[in-house]
Order: sequence, then C-alpha cells, then structure tokens
Amino acid sequence: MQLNNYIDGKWQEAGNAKYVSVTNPANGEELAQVRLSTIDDVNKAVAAAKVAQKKWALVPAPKRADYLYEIGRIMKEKKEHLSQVLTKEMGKVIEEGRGEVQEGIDMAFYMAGEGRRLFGQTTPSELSDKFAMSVRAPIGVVGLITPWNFPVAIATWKSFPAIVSGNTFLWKPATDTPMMAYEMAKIFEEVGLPAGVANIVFGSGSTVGTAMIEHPDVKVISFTGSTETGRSVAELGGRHLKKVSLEMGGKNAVIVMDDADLGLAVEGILWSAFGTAGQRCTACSRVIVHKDVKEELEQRLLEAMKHLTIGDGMDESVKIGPIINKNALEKIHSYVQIGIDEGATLLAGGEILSDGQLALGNYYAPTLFTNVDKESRIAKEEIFGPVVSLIGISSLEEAIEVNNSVVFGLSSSIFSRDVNTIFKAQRDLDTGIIYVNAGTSGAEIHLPFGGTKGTGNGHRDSGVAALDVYTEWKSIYVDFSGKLQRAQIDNS
Ligand code: UN1
Repeated sequence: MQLNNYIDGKWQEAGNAKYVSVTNPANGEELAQVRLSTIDDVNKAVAAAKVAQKKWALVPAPKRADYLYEIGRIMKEKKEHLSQVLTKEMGKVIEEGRGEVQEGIDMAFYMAGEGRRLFGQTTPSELSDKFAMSVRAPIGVVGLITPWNFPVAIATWKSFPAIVSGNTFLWKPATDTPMMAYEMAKIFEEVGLPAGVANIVFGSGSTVGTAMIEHPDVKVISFTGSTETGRSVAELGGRHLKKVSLEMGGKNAVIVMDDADLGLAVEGILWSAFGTAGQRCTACSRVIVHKDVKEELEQRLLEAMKHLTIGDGMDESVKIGPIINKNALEKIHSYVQIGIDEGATLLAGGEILSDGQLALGNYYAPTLFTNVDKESRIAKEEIFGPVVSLIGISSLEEAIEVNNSVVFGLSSSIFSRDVNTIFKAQRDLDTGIIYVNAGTSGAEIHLPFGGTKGTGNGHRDSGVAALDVYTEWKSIYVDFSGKLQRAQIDNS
C-alpha cells in the first residue's frame, strides 16, 4: 500500500520520488510505503487551505459541526478497524488502541457540540445606548505537527477545534505513523468535508515542518513532540510572528504517602509507568515514596511486574507492546546504563528483549530502579520508555519539592487517604494535570491538556481551552445613541 498526500480533497503524489517504509514495531513487517513531501507540496496544500478557509469561515458553526458529528459517527463505526491499524503501526496494545480511537471519537462529539456554543461575552458598556460584546473569530490556515505515540487522538485534539471554529488545516503526521492520518483523510473524504478544509502532507519535520512554519499564510502552529524540537518550532515560529502552541515532554511522578492504599498505588504505577511501554507524555517516570512504605511498595511492585506480559499488541493477552523504533530502544537502554553508573539500584528489567518472536520487534523489559538520587539524570530527564525510578522522601513538603524540581510540568499524582494532604498537594504540585488516587495518565478530552514549565508555552490542547489556540477574540462595540460618545471621557 502506498500513501499519498491528501490535498484540496484529492489524493496527490508527493513531489519527492522517494518512498519510505512504514513498519510494524512489533515484528518489523512492512505495512505501507509513504512518499515524502517537498516544499512545493506544502505550498500547494497551504494554497488550497487558504482558498477553502474563506468559504469555510462563512459556513455557520453548527453546520461545520455537523461534519464533526459525521466524522465521529464513522470513527465509531470503524472503531475496530482503526484500532487495529493503530496498534500495527504504533505498537500499543489493542485495548489501548481502542482507547485512543475512543478518545478521538469523544473529541469529535465534544467539539461538534462547540458548534452550538463557541461562547463569547456580552457585557454592559460604560456608555448609554451602546452595546458591547466579544466573539471568537477564526484565524485562517493552521499547521498541525503531531507525534507517533498518539497518532490519532492528538490530531483530533488539534484539528477538530480548528475546523469547528472556522479554520482550515494542514497536518503533518509523524513519519513513523502516517497510516492513521491516511485513515482519517479517508473519513474526511467520506463525510464530504469541503475540499481544502483538511489537508494531509506526509514528510519530515525538517522539510515539511519547517516549510509549514515559515509559510506566511500559515497563521498558527500547534505542535506536540519533544522539548528539543518544540524549542526550534517556537524559535522559528517566533521569527515569523506565528501563534505557536506547544505540548512537549514530561517527567511525571506518582507520590505515595504513608497512608496510601498500596494495592491501588501499585496498580496506578504499573498502568501509568508501563502502559504504552512508557511512551506517553503522561507516563509515570518517577515514584516519590514515603520511606515508611518504600520497602513494601518495592516488593509489591516487583511481584506485580512478574505478571506483565510483553509482546505483539495485537495479542489480547499482552499488556506491554514494543518500542516505536530501534533508535528509541537504544535511547532507553542508554538511560538504564546511565542510571546504573549513577549508582541507582536496578531491581528489575534493564534489558532489550530478544527471546524468540521478540527478536523481530523492538522490546524493552519493564524496568524498576530504586534508591535513585533526586538530582541524578534518570530522575530529571525524559526517558520515554518503560523505566521508573523510586525516590524516598519523609514528608509531603519534601515530596512536592522533589516533584516540582524537574524542568517539566505535565502530570503528577498522589496516593493518600488524608483530605488535607490531598488538597495541599493539588494546590502545590506545579503540573498542568493532577491525579488523586490514580496514576499519571488518563486525561479526558473535555478538560485542558498540557503542562507548565518545559512542557508547554501556556497553551492547552483539548477541552474548551483548545478554542483559544484556534480563535482570535474580536471585541465589538455597537453605539446606537446616534451621537459621538467617547469612552473614558464622556461617561465621567
Ligand atoms: C500523550 O502522551 O501525549 O492522558 C497523550 C493520557 C492520554 C493522552 C496522552 N489521554 O495519557
């Protein structure tokens, strides 16, 4: 199967004659070939999106939303097919593949609902016979750059609010996972989304991403990916005065206090540290545990980890799938070496798995370190794999201090039964997402998603907050007094 760009409602071969293979990380099997795009392809897509946007902005928002209801309905109808494609190209286990597709369906219906809201404000004027209000206005053509770890959900967090509010878009999916974008393009075609509203351009960040950011007709860039790339996106975007929304790395922690339900904490840690093989921005990478329960937690985690089955995510009994590619696998393994060199105690895992069928794919053993120094690299840097570090603490204040000591601020969690502890924690943890008595992942689409410090730049995906990325506020004053009334002057 060969994947081509979807531009102006048509399937178009990219200018570059080179095809690259898309492979299944579970077994190395080739799934498709994708042609990489050139700057010319980007220009074509932007031109189509620009023409389409003029008309799309005039379609009443509830009518724009009708397309989203249809998209949601078809995604629901095709849920199993989409989940299987997702699991094959990205590797997450099929149960999680279904969960991610569901996240996209939820987003479709949620944002479709916004078509009849898109609330602005009406407010009294300081002058008589004058009306004041604000409305959300579309911005124009938006550029979306999405990661491989959530190939569909994250794209829906960005594209659905963009189109319901009257923009058109150009989407560059990650090179490792173009198939979900192709599937979504087929759905856009099926619902009859007007040509040019949704455009998909496959290709590299250096060519397609850069061309998108530099193009004068692309007004907004929404990016999810590494902090390193996000920084370049922001720098380049800044030079071109783009509105840039970034969602980047995490170094999320679960705090386990001495009064916690340890059984529940073990389940929460396992799920958020090793689910998706740790390849979530929201994955738990640190466990900050009260010294009075540290040893018991270690024992319980080790016991529970014995039951984690690793393999091809298409097998319903498998709990942990592969790592996206060989480079990522090597990076994870090099962090484990760093941890050992830094003097942390390796309790479990720490190896690339290659027994039998596993040799065909990229698998890493779920890894548990303890006695990790809070200042060490494995306690501070994002690993993006199934590696978790236990750090001992003696008080809530210390736990919060350790949690907040990293450069990232996406997600955090606390296990405790004490209401005072919980409320202090939710006030003082400086992350964009906080969980109480649950792990660090599992955000729902109707709340803002994003983080503080090195995780973001003040914007949010999903939730009603996403509309702020894709709209400008227009404040409108209607004077019906029939005379000149000067604000701040004639009303005193
Ligand atoms: C991500 O890892 O970038 O909360 C997204 C979660 C999912 C989304 C994760 N709903 O883990």
